Amino acid sequence: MHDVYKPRVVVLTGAGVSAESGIKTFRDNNGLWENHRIEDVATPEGFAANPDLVYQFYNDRRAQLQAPDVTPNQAHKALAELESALGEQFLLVTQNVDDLHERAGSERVLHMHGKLLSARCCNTGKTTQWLDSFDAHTECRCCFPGAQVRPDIVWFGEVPMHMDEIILALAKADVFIAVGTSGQVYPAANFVAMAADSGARTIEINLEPSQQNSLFDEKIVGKAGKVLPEFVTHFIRDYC
Ligand code: BV8
Repeated sequence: MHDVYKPRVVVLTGAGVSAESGIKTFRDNNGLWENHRIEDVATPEGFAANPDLVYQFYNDRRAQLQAPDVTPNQAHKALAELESALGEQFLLVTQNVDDLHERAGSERVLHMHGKLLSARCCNTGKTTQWLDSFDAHTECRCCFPGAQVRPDIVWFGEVPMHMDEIILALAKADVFIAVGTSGQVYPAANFVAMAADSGARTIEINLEPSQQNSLFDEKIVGKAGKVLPEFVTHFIRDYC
């Protein structure tokens, strides 16, 4: 078998990829933000003003994520299959803070907005896996005496994680695929323009046109759990 040149693929996922697993998106009519104003639960100012509310907001979501009926859906599994076909040519950047990509088998995953199932020491910045609830009185496991811990989440106004690695991958990408994101939150919303500037072919897979829809070369409308498996099967057949 001659050595097939496999394309470099960067995938960006948003809340829509976890919707069919029962995780609320941010902007559907009963989304998380509906119950709380962004500034109250997803900003450093909100955390400073009312830490108990913010700890509880993330404790509730952390518990929901570990409920037995919340499992990876066909979209998560299709992306894990695409990774196994492309190997090191593949990178998955997610805005989501759930662990459903990993539970579906994805390994090359960057959580640019943090992770729900870990806590961050307010003193050292070290993060550790944390499956239970925690609050203002919980002590970190890296300092003595223990310091306060906070959700390992990038709030609005904070710098997203892994940006250097993401920018480098976008500059080298042959294909950029956005799945289940409204394209309303920056800098993730800029990734399609950055990928296009480096000559990548850009594809949007979404339930409805996103705010960045006009920037994509190709648009596939539908539920990710339904359209992504078919897309991945054809992509692997044609390019791997
Ligand atoms: C930063 C953690 C500087 C929290 C999150 C004015 C103009 C422009 C920008 C700004 C501005 N004022 C402030 C900013 C910057 C700000 C921003 O973008 N604000 C927005 C509101 C305008 N951004 C920041 O502050 C970021 N930091 O900019 O720092 C910097 C920049 C670059 C380099 C260095 C420094 C930090 C933002 C991170 C905020 N934290 N998450 C938490 O999760 O609790 S963002 C939050 O929104 C989630 O991570 C979520 O993923 C993300 C984006 O939402 P989506 O994932 O797109 O979800 P959404 O519900 O919106 O859409 C779902 C889509 O799926 C829909 O289109 C729907 O149709 C579709 N869908 C639904 N079901 C399905 C489906 N598709 C397919 N199948 C389905 N079944």
